[in-house]
Amino acid sequence: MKSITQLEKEFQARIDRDEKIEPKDWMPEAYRKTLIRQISQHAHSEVVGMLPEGNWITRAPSLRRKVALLAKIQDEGGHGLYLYSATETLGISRDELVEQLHAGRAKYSSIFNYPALTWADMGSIGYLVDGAAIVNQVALTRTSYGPYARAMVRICKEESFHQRQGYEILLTLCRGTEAQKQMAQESLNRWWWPALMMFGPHDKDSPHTAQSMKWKIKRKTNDELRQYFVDMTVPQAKVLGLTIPDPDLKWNEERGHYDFGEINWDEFWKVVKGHGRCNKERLDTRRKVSEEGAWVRDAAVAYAEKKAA
Ligand code: BYC
Repeated sequence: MKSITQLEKEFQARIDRDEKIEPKDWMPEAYRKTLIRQISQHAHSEVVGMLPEGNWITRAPSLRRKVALLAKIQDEGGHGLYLYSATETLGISRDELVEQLHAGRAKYSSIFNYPALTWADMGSIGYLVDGAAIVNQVALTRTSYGPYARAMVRICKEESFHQRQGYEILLTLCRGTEAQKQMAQESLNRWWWPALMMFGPHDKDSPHTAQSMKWKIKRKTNDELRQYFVDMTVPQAKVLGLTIPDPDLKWNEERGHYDFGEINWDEFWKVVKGHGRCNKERLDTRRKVSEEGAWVRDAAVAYAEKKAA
């Protein structure tokens, strides 16, 4: 029988050859745990991410906007399902994962603990939040774990539609009245920094990045992705005629990238640790909808069992 050290060596060699790891393959316990942590956090983010936008379905300014917003939120529920399924291939049940979220033991993206206060926020969420999500997720289409990589390919396709619908909302506001343009600017001012926080702590302060890069769970580091996002987003804001709320933002000719200001890390960690503006409200809502929807799940199970009998 092979020793753990030998198995680990062979595993790393497979990763180095860019082979995909599949559910039944041998994997180090820490690789499995890291994947469960990251993919389930991602799944929770999709599901909690439905809430800030869900608030605006009844207040969408036209039928066309309402339909697009409904479709986007429904897609996010679907993304959550693909990701919970991918996590389940690692030997943990969906019930356990959802229980971890409801008990406040699992993380989800900090961004969804900020409130959506105006219609322009539907634009900023699509433009910035989905924009940041795409940058992160395109890199993850090459992640080493097969089921996660395949889920990402499908999610990225839908996410790019989400980003465009958000951008188009802002474009319409920016071409509208002065008050509408101001609403767009005010919204961008509130969402810009939280969007940059989505990429996580600086690489030097990130406990997981080095190992996750070695295992190719992550294909780009937090700082690399954040820089890519800034470089991509700033020209788009110029087309909108909006100002990025960062006095230190400046094109750096030598680096070929934008320099930008420092994130307020105290705020980031406060939100991650559960003390943001909406943390409590988001979890309370998730628990409530889960309780209220229990009869639907029970009915679906009863129907499936009857059909199978
Ligand atoms: N928020 O060592 P690090 C979306 C935690 S939503 C909260 O860098 P890692 C969408 C981190 O979990 C986008 N927590 O960790 C949906 C870790 O804590 P633990 C969701 C954060 O995992 C609806 C600790 O800080 N996308 O798509 O190597 C509408 C140290 O961090 C955050 C994903 O989840 C944060 N922002 O890197 C619209 C993508 N940042 O676990 C859009 C997949 C860090 O040790 N995930 N933490 O207790 C990833 O790529 C990585 O997990 C992260 C963090 C880059 C997020």
